[in-house]
Amino acid sequence: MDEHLEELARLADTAGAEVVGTLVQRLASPHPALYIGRGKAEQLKQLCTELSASLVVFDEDLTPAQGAALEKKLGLRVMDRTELILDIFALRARTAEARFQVELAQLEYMRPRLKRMWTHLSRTQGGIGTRGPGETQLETDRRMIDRRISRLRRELKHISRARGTRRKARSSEFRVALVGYTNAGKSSILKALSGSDLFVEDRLFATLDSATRAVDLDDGYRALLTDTVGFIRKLPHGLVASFQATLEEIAEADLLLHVIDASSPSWDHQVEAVEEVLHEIGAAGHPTLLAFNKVDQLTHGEEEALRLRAADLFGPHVLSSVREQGGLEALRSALRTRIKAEHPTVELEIPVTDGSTLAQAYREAEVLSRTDGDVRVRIRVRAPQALIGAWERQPAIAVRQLDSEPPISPEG
Ligand SMILES: Nc1nc2c(ncn2[C@@H]2O[C@H](COP(=O)(O)OP(=O)(O)OP(=O)(O)O)[C@@H](O)[C@H]2O)c(=O)[nH]1
Ligand SMILES: [Mg+2]
Repeated sequence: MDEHLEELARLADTAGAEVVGTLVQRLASPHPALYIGRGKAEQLKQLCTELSASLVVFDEDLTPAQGAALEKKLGLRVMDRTELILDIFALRARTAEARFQVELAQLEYMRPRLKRMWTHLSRTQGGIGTRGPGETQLETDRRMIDRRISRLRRELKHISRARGTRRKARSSEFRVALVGYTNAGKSSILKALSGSDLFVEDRLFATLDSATRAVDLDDGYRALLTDTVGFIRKLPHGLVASFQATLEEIAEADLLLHVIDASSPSWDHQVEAVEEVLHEIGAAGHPTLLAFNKVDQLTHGEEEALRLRAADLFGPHVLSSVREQGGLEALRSALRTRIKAEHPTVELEIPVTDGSTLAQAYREAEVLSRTDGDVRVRIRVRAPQALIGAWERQPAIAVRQLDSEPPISPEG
């Protein structure tokens, strides 16, 4: 079975369906009416009867008309990949926000397909005239859906605003967003690094709600890591857009930690799919660290080959494993290096009269120590580069670098 169908089978399994058979047709381009050819559709119908299948899932997206035509032809419920993924998300959504987001995406998927669903309804009700009352009903249904969609959008905006306020309070910390293909091990890594409890499961889309945990990286370095919803090949468009929390976390992160399941034979395609989604949501080019995870599943030779290949083809990266003793040390160390580079520790001397800079240091940076003199206050702070740059431009403030190498002066 090819890798795409294998993934579709895992999705179906996650949604609670049992896969009884598969059928493949290679097409240069889809047929407009049924997506697959007429002969193939006939063959599919026979196969479904033989296997007593009650549901047909297409790996490709069907137009509303194709979906309707296929259901009619097969006499069975037909789903496409998008609908299946939406179904899983609906099953897994826990928080109010996730539920609203999924419902929104589902309604948007359903709206252009209403006719098809209505046709079913009218047929089961004994073939009431499909035109007159049907059309009226359709209009009413659409209006209801539109009202619900606006309502959900409003609710979500509200939740997102509240979250923005909460996040401001933590703005001085180094923020890392874990991103990656579903099942790569994002939650497992965060769980191991933070020592806190998170839901981990060997199924697709275990995580739908973003969760943030403080992680102690030793040597006094700390970061806030946020787990986000997993990506997948051809993630439904509306769904990505509706995961506002994930998008915000990614946009505001100092660093994206892209977790890759290095034990998957198709990890390179998964990397491409993740990069595509990141591009779609405007996060391409964000500072990124790659973590090739699950290396405990590789043989020594495979691990070496991966190292060579990654060094050749990828930017900053580490190998990781949550199953091996010390398997996350390279990751912790790489994160510390990043923090050091982007949130260096500096010493500031501020005139005692400059209360606003002092207040800013407490608000937007992390004050590590403080000595109060008569004329000047001396503090050690770990702060974002941009803030340090702004302080350096103020003549009354003295800034001294502590972390980085002292600049080489021509005098030696
Ligand atoms: N062997 C091995 N298994 C791992 C490792 N990391 C995670 N896993 C397993 O991989 C599966 C998925 O892990 P999760 O942490 O839920 O993956 P995720 O990226 O959060 O997945 P979603 O939330 O679905 O996007 C679980 O069965 C984990 O136990 C690892 O380093 N080695
Ligand atoms: Mg997860």
